This record gives sequence, C-alpha cells and structure tokens, in this order.
Amino acid sequence: MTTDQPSLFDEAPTPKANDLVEARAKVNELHKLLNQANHAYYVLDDPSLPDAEYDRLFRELSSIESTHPELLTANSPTQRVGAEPLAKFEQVTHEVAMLSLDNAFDDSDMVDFDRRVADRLGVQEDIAYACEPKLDGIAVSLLYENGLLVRAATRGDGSTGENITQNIRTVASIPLKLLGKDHPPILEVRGEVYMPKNSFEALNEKARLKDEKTFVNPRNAAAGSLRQLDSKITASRRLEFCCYSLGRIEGAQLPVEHSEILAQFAQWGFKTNAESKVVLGAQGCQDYYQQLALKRNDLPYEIDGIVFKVNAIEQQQKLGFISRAPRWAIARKFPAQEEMTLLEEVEFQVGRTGAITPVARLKPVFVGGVTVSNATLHNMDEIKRLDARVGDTVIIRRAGDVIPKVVKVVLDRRPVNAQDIEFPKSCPVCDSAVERVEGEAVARCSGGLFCGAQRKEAIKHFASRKAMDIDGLGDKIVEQLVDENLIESFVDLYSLQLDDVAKLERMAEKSAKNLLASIEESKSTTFAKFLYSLGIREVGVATALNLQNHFLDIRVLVKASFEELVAVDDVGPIVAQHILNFFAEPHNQSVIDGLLQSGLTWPKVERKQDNELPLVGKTYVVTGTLNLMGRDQAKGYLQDLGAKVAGSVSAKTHALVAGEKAGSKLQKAQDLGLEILDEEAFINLIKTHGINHES
Ligand code: 5U1
Repeated sequence: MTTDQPSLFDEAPTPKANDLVEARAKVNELHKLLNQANHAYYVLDDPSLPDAEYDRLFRELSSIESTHPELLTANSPTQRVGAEPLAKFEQVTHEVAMLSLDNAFDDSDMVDFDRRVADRLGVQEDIAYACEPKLDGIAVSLLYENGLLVRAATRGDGSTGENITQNIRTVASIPLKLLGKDHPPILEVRGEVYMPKNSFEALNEKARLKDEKTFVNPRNAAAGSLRQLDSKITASRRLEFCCYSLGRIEGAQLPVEHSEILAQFAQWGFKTNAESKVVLGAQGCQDYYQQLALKRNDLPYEIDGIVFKVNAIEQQQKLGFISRAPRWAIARKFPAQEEMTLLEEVEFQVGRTGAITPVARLKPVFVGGVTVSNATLHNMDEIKRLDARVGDTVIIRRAGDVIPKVVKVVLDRRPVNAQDIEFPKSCPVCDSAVERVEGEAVARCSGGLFCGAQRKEAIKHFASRKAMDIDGLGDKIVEQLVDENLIESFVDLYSLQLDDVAKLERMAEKSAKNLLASIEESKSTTFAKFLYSLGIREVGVATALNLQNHFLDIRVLVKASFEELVAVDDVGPIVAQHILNFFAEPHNQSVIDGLLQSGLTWPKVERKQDNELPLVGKTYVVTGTLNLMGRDQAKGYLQDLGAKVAGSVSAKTHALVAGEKAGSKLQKAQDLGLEILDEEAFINLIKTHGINHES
C-alpha cells in the first residue's frame, strides 16, 4: 500500500532534499493562492488581493522556480507570459467534432425552430431554452486531464483544428489548473476567446500611434492575437475566454441540464456569461432577444446574436444533429455591423474648432440597422493608412450608436480609375490657410470665426441644450442666419429683430416671436453654462462646472494664470493652455464683453463650505435613462454636492445611479456589491442635501 504519509523507515531527508520538500510545499501553496487571485480578478471581476500582494507572491514563486527549475511546470501561474516561438501550429483532431450553429434572422425563424423542436420531441408544453449572447470571437476547445490544462485547439473545420496551447496559456481567465474538487480524468470545455471592446480600442490606438495596421473589429483582433507563433505577442494582448458548452467528459458525470453544467464549469474556475438565462418557449426566447438587443451597445464585448439551446440534455440527445449543426440549438442573429459599399466621393467638413475632417460619401448601404451614406475618415493619416481612393469598394462599420467609419479598403476590387484623395491646401469654406500642429493628426482652418463653417458650429454649440439652451434655434436656422449675414457671432443673436427672423425660410411670425422670446429667456443662465457655451477647446460641461466652483467670478477666471488653472480639478496643462489662449484672444474678449452688455446674467456663485459638500471624496457613476432629468443634470447635482462623477464602474465607485435600461454598468456594480440608486432613491438623496430637481 502506498500512502502520502512519511514512513518510519524512510531515510531521514538530507538538508538539500529537505529544502526541496519545503520548496515544493511552498510552490503548491503559491500556485493555489495565485490561481485563486487570478480567478477572482479575471473571471469574477472581483479582486481578492491588492496588486502589491499579488506581485509579491508572484515574485516569490518566480524566485523559487529559478532556484529549483525542477519545480517549474507548464501550469505554473508564472508561465502565462508566453513561451519560445513555434515554427508552425500542429494539427489537432477533435475527438468530438466542434459544431456550428444554424441561424435565425427574424422572429418567424425562431417560431419555426421552436415548432420543429417541439414536434420532434412530441411535447405540448413550452420547451426550456438556455440562452446567452453569442460572443463575436474565436471558438476554442480546452482539454483538461485530471484538472490540468494539457491542450487547446482552434475549431478549424470542426474535425481538425490547430494546437494553440502556448497561446491559450497566456489568457488570464482560462484556468491552467481547475479550481474546486472532483475533477474528471478527461474534460473538454468549449467556448469563445474574445477581445473586450476597450482592449480592442486601446490596441488599435497604439497601432495608430505607431502608424501600424489596425484591426477591423474585435473578432479579427482576437483571431490575429491567437494565431501568433510567438505566444509572447498573444500575452501582450488582453484576451478573455467565456465557456459555453461541454466537448466531452470521461470518468465522471455532469448534471442533466445545460444551465447546471455551466454552473459546474463556473465552480471549476471558468468564466460563464453573466447574461445567461433559462426561458420558456418561443415567446421567452423573443423577450430575451429584445432585452439583450437593448443592452447590446453597453456590453463590454461585441456580440453578433443570441444562442438558444434546449436546456435538457436528454432532449438534446433525442434531437441529435443534421450534418454539422445540432437540431437543439440556434443562433438568432443581430443586424450586421459591417457591410461593403462604394466610396463615391470625399468631402472635407470644417468643425467648430476649425478641425478639417474628411467625410466619405458612400453608395447608401444598410448596416447596423440603419441606411448609411456618410462615414468618417478621421484625418489624412487615416486615409493614407487605409490607402483609400475615390472609386474603391470599402468596408463600413457601424457598431452601436457610434458614427459609421471606413475600416478597410477591398483592394481586390479597386478599379483602374480609382482617384487619390488630396487634402485641401486651403480651407474649403473660407479659403484661409490650413495649419497642422507638429505631432497632431488634425489639420485646422486658421480662419477662426472669420470662417463661416466655424462660426455656424460655434453658434450651434452656443444655442445647444447643455449650453444656453435656446429653444427653436436649430441647426438649419443658424445656417440661414449666418448665410444671410444676419449674425456674425453669438452676441448678434441678442440684437435680432422680429423682421430679421420672420423673413427666414419656413418661419411663421409666431415661431419667429417664440424664437426671440427663447433668446431673451436664455439671458438668465448660470456661470458654468455660460462658460461651456463659449466653446473653449476641451472645456466640457464638467470642466465648466469645476471652473465655476473654483473661480466663482468670471472676472477672476479671465485673469487666471496657468498655475491657477491647473490647480482646478480635472484641468491639466493642455486644457489650461486652451483656456489661456481663449481669453487672450481680443475677438473672444469682445464677444464676452458684448454678451455681458447684452444682459446675460447668472446668480452669484458662493464658495461652498465643507459642510455643504456632503459627498466630497465619493465617486458616483450615472447610467441608464432617467425620466425626470437628464443624465448631465444628475451629474451636475452630484458635483454640486462635492462628489466626483466617473464614466465607468470600478471598485473605487461609491455608488451607481441607475436609470431605466441600465446595461453593463449596472451588472458590474451588482457584481462588485456597490450601492445602487434608482431614480427615486437618487432624488431622495439630493433632496436630503437641499436640492430640488423640480425647481
Ligand atoms: N454562446 C454560445 N456561442 N456558441 C457557439 N454558445 C454556443 N454554442 C455553440 C457555438 C458554436 O455550439 C454549441 C451548440 C455546441
């Protein structure tokens, strides 16, 4: 009989062997601690150790491994940094084929699917379906022997894939050693490796700065990162893994429902999708699809649809497969976010700050749920990087509500007469010289408010809701007023006469009167709104509020030095310089004087005492739709009470204000156990501190 207990008859260990025994025990303990910390950080999004402690344990393990190389194993937490580059990927035969999925494109496809399932099973009652988002990544299969990761493979053609074990070991959310207990001798887990949206943006931004090729979408970035022979490159990319099904199991049994199998996988340390849910019947599937469609843009990863699977494994087995797709699952697709179309023309638009942006005029194409005929090309560097020419076939991407952009040129389809795109040498609107600041990608018209385009944009900004909020002064009216030479700057708005306004196109006398009344009404404002409306570069609503609360008086602000400006919360050297430049410009000085002489006023701003800033030191995040106020208004109230308002939820967030249709931020706040205030609770909070949102 063998036992782990030392025998009385064992020879006494030599000091060296003793040292090794101790080192082995320490290595095992460090593996356990680091694996648990990794799981808490990357899978649960709930760090269990401070970074400094994690680093200390990691260094301790590395140091033991370098003194005792015999204790270094492939599954050590130190081995996630990548290994020696491979010459090529070996082929892997999948013992159980990796399936693909049939697609459903609309509600009726889903109803048909549900009917087929019920008919084949011969059941009358609603079928239970496990549903979850379909991640837009790369399918992989992970093989564990006795709880240790021994092989990872791509899907390939479903029967044969590529061995990408070295690369997969670098993905922090994949357990190298299963957590928990009762690990089957053989377990194959399948799921998707993907790149979260923020990692994708950061990776592309880095590539742009280095003038390198960018990835078209997060899926391509994930694929490109996984198919690297040098796993150190994979290690440098932030990939994640989410499991969605069993490949095979030997020597143990799993639960009898898909949703319970996923719960078991989570126990063993795998990330499963937080949005997963079991619903009943075709109606349940449709409701789930609608809910996820609303959340889609807020999720931290890209999805291209929803996967619905019959939840009972016994029913799955009865249903079986047709060719490579199971009869018990279907992918309900969302509208495509990328399409191909023709680049018909490039126009150059001049913005409020003079930035000249090339805009692609496209043959209209349906993408991301809308018809798109314009897309941004950002700047000249981007046009060069894409190598775009007029006449090219291009790929347009419209993800979420963001402006559609040209992400790729299909070079194979380039016609012989495709034309180079020339950047204008002078402003296309006012003919002033074009300036390009060293190191900046943006070229600007130097005409300032002499340029009609900049003037129009400045006035539109001045009148906008978060600025002077002039009801009825829409973009078209501003354009007419400038084109008819009725106004040159926003000061002139305050001397407009009824006759001037009434002669504009499609302007009835009543509307003209209403517009003049709104202009008059806008004279009572706040210091912060006034500052924001001036359109100083990089001074948004939050910065304007900070400037107001710091300087209290415009006469003090316009004379502030660089040092005084950078002392304001969230004002860095660049913003401070923009503010200085703005107030130093004689034209801007006369605009400010003119506005004040026209009668613009605001209540005196008093310095708040510390006891009037009850939320000082607390960070809030506001998300979702609030019914009784805008999100900016809610943020303003929080700032008035001394709170900091952040854009994303983290362990440092004090509380989340969550309106309707709150998405991933709400989920994250719940996962982190943060305080969550609905609109009513938020209104009560500000009320207890003397703010009434109705007044
Ligand atoms: N979320 C999810 N994606 N996905 C892809 N589940 C899922 N299941 C799949 C595939 C190919 O296949 C199973 C039906 C085995």
